[in-house]
Amino acid sequence: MSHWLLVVLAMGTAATADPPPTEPAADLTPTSSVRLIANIDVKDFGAETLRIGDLNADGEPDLLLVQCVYGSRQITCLTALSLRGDVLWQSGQPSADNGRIYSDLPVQIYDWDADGHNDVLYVRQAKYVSPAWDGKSPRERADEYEGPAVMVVLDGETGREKSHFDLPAPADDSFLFADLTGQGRRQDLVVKDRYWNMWGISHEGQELWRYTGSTGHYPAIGDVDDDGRDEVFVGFALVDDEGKVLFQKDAADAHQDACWILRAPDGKWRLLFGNSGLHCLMPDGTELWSRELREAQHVVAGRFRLDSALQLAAVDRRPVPGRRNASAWSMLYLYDLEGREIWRRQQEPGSWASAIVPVHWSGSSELDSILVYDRGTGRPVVLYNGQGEITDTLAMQYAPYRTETDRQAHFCAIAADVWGDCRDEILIFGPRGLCIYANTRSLLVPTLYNETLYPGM
Ligand SMILES: [Ca+2]
Ligand SMILES: [Ca+2]
Ligand SMILES: [Ca+2]
Ligand SMILES: [Ca+2]
Repeated sequence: MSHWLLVVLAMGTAATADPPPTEPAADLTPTSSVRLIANIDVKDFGAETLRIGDLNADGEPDLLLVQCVYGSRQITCLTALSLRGDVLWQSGQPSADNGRIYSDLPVQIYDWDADGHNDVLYVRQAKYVSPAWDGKSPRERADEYEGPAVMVVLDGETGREKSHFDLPAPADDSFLFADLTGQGRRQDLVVKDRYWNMWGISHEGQELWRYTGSTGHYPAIGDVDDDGRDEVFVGFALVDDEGKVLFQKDAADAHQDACWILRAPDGKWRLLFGNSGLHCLMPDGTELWSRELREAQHVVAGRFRLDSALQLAAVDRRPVPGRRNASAWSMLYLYDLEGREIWRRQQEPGSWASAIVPVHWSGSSELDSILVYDRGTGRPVVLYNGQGEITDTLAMQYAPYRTETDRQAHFCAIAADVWGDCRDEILIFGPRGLCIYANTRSLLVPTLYNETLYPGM
């Protein structure tokens, strides 16, 4: 059973009436400015990988939890849930041991066949023939594969397989939808292995191109030359829709940990990436500026302040050399678009692996917030405003039966407007729990000051 505690905002699209709560709603609100709106018992299907999209076409976003074998990244179970935690379908075998992951996973929700209903796409790995694997440590590539990797397309409503097609065998790390063929819709694919190869794949499943070089973690795409087709940015290189390398820098043994493409209000594209430092490039590869950080693991853009059009938040995971332990901390930075530091905030001991996400916490036309998670074992997620102040603290929640060990499990967080009120909710999720918080502050809507009452007669 799900633990549906409170709904604070009317859901205009709800198609079915929910049963009334069987127990009094507990007040788990950590502060008056946020409200816990869902605390879902993930039983044995919890995971650090979550995708969001309307799977059953009732207009309300749904959740997809993805489990895998930790070392091999093989996807073992997909669980589709409503926002209340009702299981819509499950594909594969759930296991409480398969909720952890150190990487991204190749799974997305998208209307692949453009029939108006979302599908679920995931990659089934090729067989890794050699070298031998110990069954535990991260297995990132093979010397020899047997057969191809396979993109599987599932019906979003039922989880039943609709179609599948082959991919290059190593392409099982993650994938993006991109418009590589000028169809006006991002219905082609960019697929990649962990760090070494990337392929452009047409909607029909044909290999359009292959790029070999330092791909880093997750590319960013954008039509930076305005020809109606997406370019793919991997930090050290920019690749166009036909696989042509527009620029490439010597990565040595490095790779990007974070990529971001933006077009600022001045009309200029900026390509940002973090490896050891933080770099801002133009589409021709010219470096506009860089900042020396030891490990710029995340960079995100947003409008966090009023005094400039956009700012950049970044995390340095190793401001103190060499340390990655319970006493190591990270540093959160805010920069302007020219790379000038606006502020920095040292995080707490144990927070070295901190990650950040931009959040439309106050509404799409208001200032953004910076969500920080991975702040150390058991520590809550926090939201920073553009002044560098913590405005909200959101603790992970669990079903009552969860043990103290369960409550020490790692979790992640993302932001999405799952209630459609133009403000993002915060979803916190891991192998042992999944909860959703909403902002309870008044939505800043200008007053309708010349109202009148005229019923008519
Ligand atoms: Ca739905
Ligand atoms: Ca579809
Ligand atoms: Ca283009
Ligand atoms: Ca919302």
